[in-house]
Amino acid sequence: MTASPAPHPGLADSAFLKAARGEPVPHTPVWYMRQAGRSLPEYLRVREGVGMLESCMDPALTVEITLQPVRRYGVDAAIFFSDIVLPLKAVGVDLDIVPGVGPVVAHPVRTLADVEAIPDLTPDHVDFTTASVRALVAELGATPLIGFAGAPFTVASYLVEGGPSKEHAKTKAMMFGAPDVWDALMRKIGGIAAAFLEVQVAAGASAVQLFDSWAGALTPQDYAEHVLPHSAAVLERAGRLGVPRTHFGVGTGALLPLMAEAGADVVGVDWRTPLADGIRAVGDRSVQGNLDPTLVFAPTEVMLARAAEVVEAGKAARGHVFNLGHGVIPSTDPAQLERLTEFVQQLPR
Ligand code: 1CP
Repeated sequence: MTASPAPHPGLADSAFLKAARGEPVPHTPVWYMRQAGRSLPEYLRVREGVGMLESCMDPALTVEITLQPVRRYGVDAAIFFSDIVLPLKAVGVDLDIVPGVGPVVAHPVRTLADVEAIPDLTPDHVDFTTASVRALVAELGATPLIGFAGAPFTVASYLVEGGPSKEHAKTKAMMFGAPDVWDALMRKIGGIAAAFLEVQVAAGASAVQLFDSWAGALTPQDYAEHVLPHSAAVLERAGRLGVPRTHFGVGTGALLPLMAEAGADVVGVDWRTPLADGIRAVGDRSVQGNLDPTLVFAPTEVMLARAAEVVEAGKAARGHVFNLGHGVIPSTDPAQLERLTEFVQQLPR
């Protein structure tokens, strides 16, 4: 295998990496969670007849899909096209991403034996990821690539429920009722997540994001007791890689101080929390967010006025990365994100 490329010299000037580290920036950096995907006609075209997981394991397709939003929007960072359940698939868990549903697991995890049957992840499980990241970094030049993984709680929810869930009832039943199984499962998933982040950074990713999308389902007490130590272990391993770490969840207004404490350099704030409150909650960290993703359906001038408010509020933070408060909604008009990106990037700092 060829060596990973040396970092592009222009990365040192990246507004995204500077904001993540709390350094002065030339403009507020912008990228969008789920910026690749169904809102882009060029994505729908290349995905025709190809399954979601299949496309994540095909370096040529992964590279093309990751680059699509960078070309179209001129965003300040690319996010690696993959999924939070991909590493589980790679180690052999029987699962699929079903169109219109999401991740579906054939044999949900119930017992310690189920947990122990899941192999740990080694780099050879995800050779296609290494190949994709290396090729991407070469194409992206001075634009940083964000690697990512799902956090233990959110990934555990899919494994225990067997698919998407609103209440996470079976997951919490295990957390409250079978703490030994829960701990083993969280440790197992955390190890896989950390190893997957290590692979991406070794291949050239210059930042990582840990997605704990469904952590907002937990009380601060339960998050602190049953989840935080496991996410902190992943972030601690990622910290040894020397790249900025972003920690994101949805509906996490009450959890933001704990999510910061877990070891993030940047804390993602969803749109339900005013950014100024989020900044106070995370202390001396950078923040990412947090325009309501439905504002793209408002008249352009309304969307831009609200974006300007977010940028203004972000000035109180150590560093601010502009983003939506959650992923791009599939029916989003890409022309609105084009206008939004250009607008935020030209606002005075
Ligand atoms: O065929 C398709 O297009 C399926 C839609 C899709 C896509 C485009 C899925 C299924 N995953 C992805 C890619 C993906 N997933 C990315 C890369 C794209 C980008 O950001 O530009 C990322 C970062 C993810 C991460 C992910 N997957 C999260 C965390 C982020 C979030 O949005 O909260 C979660 C919760 C998942 C699970 C998942 N995968 C897919 C769906 C539809 C879901 C959610 C299902 C549910 O509601 O539980």
